[in-house]
Amino acid sequence: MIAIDVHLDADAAATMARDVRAGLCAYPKELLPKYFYDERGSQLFEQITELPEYYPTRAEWQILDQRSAEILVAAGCPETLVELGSGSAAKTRHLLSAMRDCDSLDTYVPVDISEEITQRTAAELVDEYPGLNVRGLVCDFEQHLERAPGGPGARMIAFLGGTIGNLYPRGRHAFLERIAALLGPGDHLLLGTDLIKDRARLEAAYNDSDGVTAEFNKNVLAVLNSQLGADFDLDAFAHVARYDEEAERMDIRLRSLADQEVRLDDLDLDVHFAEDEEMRTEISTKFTRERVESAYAGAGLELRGWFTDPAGDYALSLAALV
Ligand code: SAH
Ligand code: AVI
Repeated sequence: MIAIDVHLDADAAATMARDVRAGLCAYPKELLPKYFYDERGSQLFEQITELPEYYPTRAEWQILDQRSAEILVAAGCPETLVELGSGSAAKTRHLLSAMRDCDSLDTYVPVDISEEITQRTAAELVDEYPGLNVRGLVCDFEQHLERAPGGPGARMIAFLGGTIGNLYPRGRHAFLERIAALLGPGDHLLLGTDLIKDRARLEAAYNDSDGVTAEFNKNVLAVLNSQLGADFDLDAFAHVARYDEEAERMDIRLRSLADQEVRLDDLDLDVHFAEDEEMRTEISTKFTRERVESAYAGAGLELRGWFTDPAGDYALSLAALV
């Protein structure tokens, strides 16, 4: 059975218009990373996950491949898996299979802002897991997290891929608190976090030699062109990704290659970019175990399990209410 609710309504369009106006009128300019993910953006992210330089997906895959059964047992073999930012759910199959193997699998709840990929993934999963109920939600999880449908039995809320690293500290804290509020006794959070490592590897992961990350980054301009009647020239911007050692995060930007004006018809807005002006499009925070534990403590959660790949590049952690 598949039931997918879509909460991307007139409200979402108004929110986008407001966010983009605020971001383009701020100094320095900034766009929110959730706007990367139209259908093309989701496809480009899938390509990123296959790049030799982009290790996080492979590292998380390795952990889930080897330790999903152990993770599931530690989480009390939940019947319902809720996944935030589920995308193609490629790695999630390991968790679903482990739930099936411990005979607890009942319901999968994908929550994602990208409708196409959520519908496609749901259709694939009901084929792959006969009897699985998929009750999805297409929404901005920072706005509508509480609308995520429930399911029977104990729940595990998975937030994989390191997507929590794309939130600023204040948003991250608030989001973890809201996740904690959804957890009952016996429920667990499974969180993926990329770990701090040397600058060269971090910067290579976001500056791949095929230019896929650059295309992904510039896709946000294409989204504004199609959804807000803008006239961004994608060739007039360059992809920039640097590691900010102090903030312990990748800082991803677009640099204007010329002094230029951009028009956004739907916002009745003209925006000036100076040559070499940079606009942030995403941060990607890197963690240590201590930083994850302290984030949990601040949200009333405690660490119940810590799983890394053999190279120690990436961690999955299991948490529950204190
Ligand atoms: N979990 C997958 C995909 C990670 S990419 C993996 O580990 O490979 C980030 C995913 O989060 C995308 O599918 C994107 O559409 C979704 N996403 C990003 N911001 C979001 C938001 N604010 N609300 C809901 N989904 C969001
Ligand atoms: C989805 N998110 C965790 C990715 C990351 O690594 O921060 C998005 C990404 N941006 C550029 N490459 C990948």
